[in-house]
Amino acid sequence: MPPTITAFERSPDRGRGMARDMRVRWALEEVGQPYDVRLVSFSEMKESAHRRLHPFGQIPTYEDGDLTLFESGAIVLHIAEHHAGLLPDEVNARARAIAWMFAALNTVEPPIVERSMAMLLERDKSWHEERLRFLDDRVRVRLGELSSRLGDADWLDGEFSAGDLLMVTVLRRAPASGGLEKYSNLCAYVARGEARPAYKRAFDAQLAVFTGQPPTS
Ligand code: GTB
Repeated sequence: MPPTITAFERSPDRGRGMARDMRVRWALEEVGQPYDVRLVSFSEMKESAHRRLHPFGQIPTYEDGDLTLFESGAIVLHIAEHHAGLLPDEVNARARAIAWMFAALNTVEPPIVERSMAMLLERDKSWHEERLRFLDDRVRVRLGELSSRLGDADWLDGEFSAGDLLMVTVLRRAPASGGLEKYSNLCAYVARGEARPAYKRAFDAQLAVFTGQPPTS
């Protein structure tokens, strides 16, 4: 039986691949592991059957035999540890790739998500503009630091790894205008990730959920 992941029955991003099942789909595609998808509605996510899989009532989850996982980063790490292709074999290089996975989720993603939540939920507040300037600044600082480290390399540390996979998915949610667009190497980095055949297969599969049409690739 292939593993089963969960994803939005109807993603608010209308198939733009912003929800966190995208990174799990991409990891599975990179390693060539077929998978099933169970689509869940917002109300189903909060029911006890789903909460047994995910304590916070969210997607994605991952079920494989006796193992149930939640947290997209933990799922991607599990996939990377059990298949070749997403983590280097050499011990120190492997540890560095895992450090980039944590950096993507713990250091780069929080300001980006905080800014998008502010745009979604706080636009009507009197202090919105001021807070947005503050959040934009935090995003800019992080992107600037990441851009300096990446330089003109293709990937963050040698070969493409699970660290790059997570970082690209995180950067796709960065604000374009005034954010990511200022850093041409980060834009090219994201484009390199999106050009990978495994990314395209994952993207098409999640888009097909929204359009109701089968994936083209
Ligand atoms: N830390 C967890 C992980 O990495 O797995 C976070 C999981 C999470 O935030 N899941 C979201 C969810 O289930 C979907 S991805 N939300 C429903 C809920 O909490 O009730 C977040 C997301 C949602 C929508 C967009 N979008 O429309 O652009 C982007 C990202």
